[in-house]
Amino acid sequence: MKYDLLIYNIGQLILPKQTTVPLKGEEMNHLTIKENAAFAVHDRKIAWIGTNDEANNIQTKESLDAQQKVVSPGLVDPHTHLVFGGSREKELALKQAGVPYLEILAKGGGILSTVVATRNATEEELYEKATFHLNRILSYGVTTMEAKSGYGLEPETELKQLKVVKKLRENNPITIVSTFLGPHAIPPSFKGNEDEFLQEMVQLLNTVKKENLAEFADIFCETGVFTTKQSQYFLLKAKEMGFGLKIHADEIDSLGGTELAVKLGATSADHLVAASDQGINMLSNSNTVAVLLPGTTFYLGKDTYARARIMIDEGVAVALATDFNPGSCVTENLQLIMSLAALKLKMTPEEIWNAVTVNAAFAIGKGGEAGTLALGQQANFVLWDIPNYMYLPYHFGVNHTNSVYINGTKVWGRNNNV
Ligand code: IZC
Ligand code: ZN
Repeated sequence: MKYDLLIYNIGQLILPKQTTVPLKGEEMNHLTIKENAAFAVHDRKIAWIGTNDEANNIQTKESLDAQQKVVSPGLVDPHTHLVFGGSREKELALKQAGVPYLEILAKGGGILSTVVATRNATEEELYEKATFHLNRILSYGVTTMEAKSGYGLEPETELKQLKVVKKLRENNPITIVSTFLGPHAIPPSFKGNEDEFLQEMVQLLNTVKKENLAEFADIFCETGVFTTKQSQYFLLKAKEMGFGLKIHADEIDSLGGTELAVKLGATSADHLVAASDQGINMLSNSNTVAVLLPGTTFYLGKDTYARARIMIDEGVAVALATDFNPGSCVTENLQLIMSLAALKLKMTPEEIWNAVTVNAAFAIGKGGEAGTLALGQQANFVLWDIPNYMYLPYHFGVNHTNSVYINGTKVWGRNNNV
């Protein structure tokens, strides 16, 4: 047969394991690296994988010499707040003065300042801005990602954000999973009436479901935001309606959000900097993916990072994400997060690659579809300007992407001959 595209002369082909459940514990340290490899794409899918020698016998319409580069599946970023109005650079001085994140929020800044800017922006403005950030995310090698609402805190603006995500999905090659995060903060008008606000958000979930605007529901379970009890109420309602569950859990204080996530069968529990021993133990006995966000810990200037080593050693499935948002982690660069995972979370290169591919896909319900390169899967892959797979976390803060392919088509590339 004649394939559409052959990629040959690959120095290292990174092949995370094809699995039906996320990789846990010791399994995360295994990664198949095929040297001098080649693969072929047909009809937008991976149609053949072999050695460079075997590639000589392959009939193809087009071919691409990878020039001994590293090739991996497209990366997956499973936690972003992609759609928002405005920015919060003025709060940097407050942070420098040592004002804590939750205090800025309690004073009406932080998330609430982005809420004002997002309410004031038109759908078109939000779309333009999100497109800019999306293209940058793509340039870092991400072909599948998640995007949350949560800067409306009232029906009109929450729906506006979700509609922007829908439009982004329709107009961009990148796969976007949509999450409703209505309970992201308590709007000032509901101060003291948090339960009433949650009821309103549950109502809104019905609309979101009817209009098919999100696959997941999420809540910020944190001191001064929502309690574990309120989080349980909201997530249970979401579960009844058929949403997958996510939770911002134990980011700053240890409230038991991690335990709640496992109890409710959440797809992921995110942050987990202050997750308890019991929470970690429960995670290890579940398929709930721990989505760690070391960029946020770094950006908030904290010394204590999520206990990734203990989690992995105890058998937890760990994924990594940017948490891209205008307040607590202002970066689209998932490669930077991979470096922080090495330097701050003490994860191995193999664990890190698995955490931004196969496990990140499971964290957003895309396990078996994204994050791996297997026969029959969408041909989403990245050519990297690095000498070997271990090099990426080591050389930090820059973009190592050479080119990004989605469905076998180049969607981003440097201006060179590859
Ligand atoms: O805008 O600060 N933590 N939500 C929970 C965020 C950070 C996003 C933000
Ligand atoms: Zn978040």
